[in-house]
Amino acid sequence: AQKTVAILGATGVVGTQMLQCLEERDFPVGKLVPLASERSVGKTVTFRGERVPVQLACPEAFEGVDIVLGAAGDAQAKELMPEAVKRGATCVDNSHAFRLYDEVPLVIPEINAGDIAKNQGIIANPNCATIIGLVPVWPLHQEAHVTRLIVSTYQAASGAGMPGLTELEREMACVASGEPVGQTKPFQHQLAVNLIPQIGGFNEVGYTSEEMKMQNEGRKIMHLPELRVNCTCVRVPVMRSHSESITVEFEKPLSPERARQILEAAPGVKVVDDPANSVYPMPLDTSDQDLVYVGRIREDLSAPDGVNSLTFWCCGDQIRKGAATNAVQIAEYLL
Ligand code: 11C
Repeated sequence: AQKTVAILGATGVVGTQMLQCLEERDFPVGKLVPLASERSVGKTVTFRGERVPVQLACPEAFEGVDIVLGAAGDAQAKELMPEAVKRGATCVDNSHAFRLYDEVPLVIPEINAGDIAKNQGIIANPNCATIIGLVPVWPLHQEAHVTRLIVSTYQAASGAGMPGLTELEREMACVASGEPVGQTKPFQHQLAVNLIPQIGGFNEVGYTSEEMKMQNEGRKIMHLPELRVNCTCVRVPVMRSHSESITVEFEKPLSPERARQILEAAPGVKVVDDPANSVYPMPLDTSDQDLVYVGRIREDLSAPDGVNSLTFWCCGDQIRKGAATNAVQIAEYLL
């Protein structure tokens, strides 16, 4: 049956990608309701070749809506998602607002699609870096049981939305022409020809909110409340696609060869691993497609005796699989 689908935050980077994913995946959208804040009202979005006017995101806008895809910030999601649920909609929310609520499933379909059925109106989409990292970790966990993750992320500017994307473009133009970069918002520092080891705010023990998401969301998604995670998140001057270096400790032995075999058969993953020919995942190659590319699969030479540990590198488009595609995949289960 055809569904009335609202997109909250329809004009942003993730909202725009959600429209494209709905179209590409032939989602049965009978009516599209693009919603955004006041300053976007009057704009249009393009869906299946037609221009659809953007409406104001307010509680009444959800009357008659079956499915909401949320691509707005925490505050707007907190205010409006319960209003949508009250009016009978089921929401797939990409914000951080509800992710750790007990009654809200937090879902990467390749891992825990079974949790979707437990929803009480809201299903949360995990953080992009969590999705890109866990898609390849999960099939390895099935075989050898993960106990610990050590992760460093290399996150694209567009993880900070349209403002991040346009700021990096602007800074690169300044650097190329030798002009001073000036203000750097939404980043704390100049990103062009630089790296920024801060995404989000710091907690009392020196980890950022983005780093803690890998632990807290990872534990919930994988149903591993004891999982140990040490994560460092870094913003890099890349337009699109997050990359991650991941060391995984397992309960059971797992060879790099067997890990490669498992990953070759895993859903959502493409193994790109021929280092002798300089073939490995890179963000330019993974952008604007839905798979997480995995390569550099190798033994962890530093593992103490008796610890089973592997290291790999992965890249994935954080706007697609890290946000929009994952949300639309969840919505497909609601059909
Ligand atoms: C970034 N991952 O790259 C962040 C953006 O919890 O959904 C998404 C934050 C979130 O800046």
